[in-house]
Amino acid sequence: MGFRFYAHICSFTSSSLAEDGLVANGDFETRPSNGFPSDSISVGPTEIPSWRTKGTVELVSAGEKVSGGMLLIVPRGTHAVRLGNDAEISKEVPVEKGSTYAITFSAARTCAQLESLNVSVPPASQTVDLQTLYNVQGWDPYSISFEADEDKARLVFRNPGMEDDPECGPIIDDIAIKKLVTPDTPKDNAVVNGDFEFGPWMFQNVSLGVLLPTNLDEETSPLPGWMIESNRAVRYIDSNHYAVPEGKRAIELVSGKEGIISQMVETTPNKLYSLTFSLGHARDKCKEPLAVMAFAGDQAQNFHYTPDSNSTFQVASVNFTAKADRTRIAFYSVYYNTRTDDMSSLCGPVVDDVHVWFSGSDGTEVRILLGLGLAFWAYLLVLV
Ligand SMILES: [Ca+2]
Repeated sequence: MGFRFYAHICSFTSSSLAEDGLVANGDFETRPSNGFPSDSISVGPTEIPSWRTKGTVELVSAGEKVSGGMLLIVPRGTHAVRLGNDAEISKEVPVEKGSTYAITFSAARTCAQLESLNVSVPPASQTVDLQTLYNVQGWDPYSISFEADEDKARLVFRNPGMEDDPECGPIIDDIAIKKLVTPDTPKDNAVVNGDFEFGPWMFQNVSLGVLLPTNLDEETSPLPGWMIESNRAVRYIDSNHYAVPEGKRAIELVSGKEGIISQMVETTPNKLYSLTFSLGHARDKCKEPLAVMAFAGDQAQNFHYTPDSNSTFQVASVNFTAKADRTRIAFYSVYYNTRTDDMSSLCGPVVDDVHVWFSGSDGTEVRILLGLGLAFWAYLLVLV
């Protein structure tokens, strides 16, 4: 009896927190009480169930066209929202104070203008640039993260733009949340989350991966342990839709030299280390050659992926001597690659399974050997 009561309390507590996955009406498919605007029976302002709106926020439907004749893109399902100039949608989500969360959302731009989307969980705020079209479908899932200061967070999506054409403005859809866990660093690897298995929410049936835009804060990253220290995004991919070297997740470097992932790993000065990683092809029709530039401390080396019918990846390594108690490791794609089928969707080499550990001998041993060698020659000289 007591146990059942306890279990009941537990389930009550957990259900009051945001669960991983779609937030309430995060896909905008819940029917407003006065119907969807496309039903043409609705009157009055658009109501969006479970969301608060400010400014011109429209519920749009798949197949709808704007006055210029351009077809509106609805990322998934039948409905999405479009944010007009300075318009926003927001909602409160129950969270755990002190924990880090990743927000995944899909966004599409409507006009070929500079469009961006500001996503904030006050006081944290990030503007995601929608200028670059990463794939030919015209929309992409993105992820940003925040640390919860309180036990509830207000999620705000705002169009910071002031376009002349009121029909321009980003379309958003599929908003999900996930509480992030930073994995422990394994004993034989100084890299945190080196296998990329810990990251933002991904929808099982979405084949576009999740774009991770610039993030310079290693403490609050949608990809625990890693920073995206470039203007352009990298793509977080899953084994359901891509070839992944190890486990279920990996990173595809889709932005050439403008998409850099990095991590500061703990090292012991003067010790000799080896950085090893898997370099692969995502099997997404990406046009070769594929190559990465790998950085470890003061070493930089580029590696070309060699196509192999038996495997989608190969292992590469860089040796380096640590100069400090933290060493930067980083990767970017040497080329700007696109898919062979549409010639415009961005793609690139896959990186996974990143390890940094002591290599066979270290600087101290080398110096001892050198010292012994000198002593030997000195001894010979004395003898002569
Ligand atoms: Ca992996």
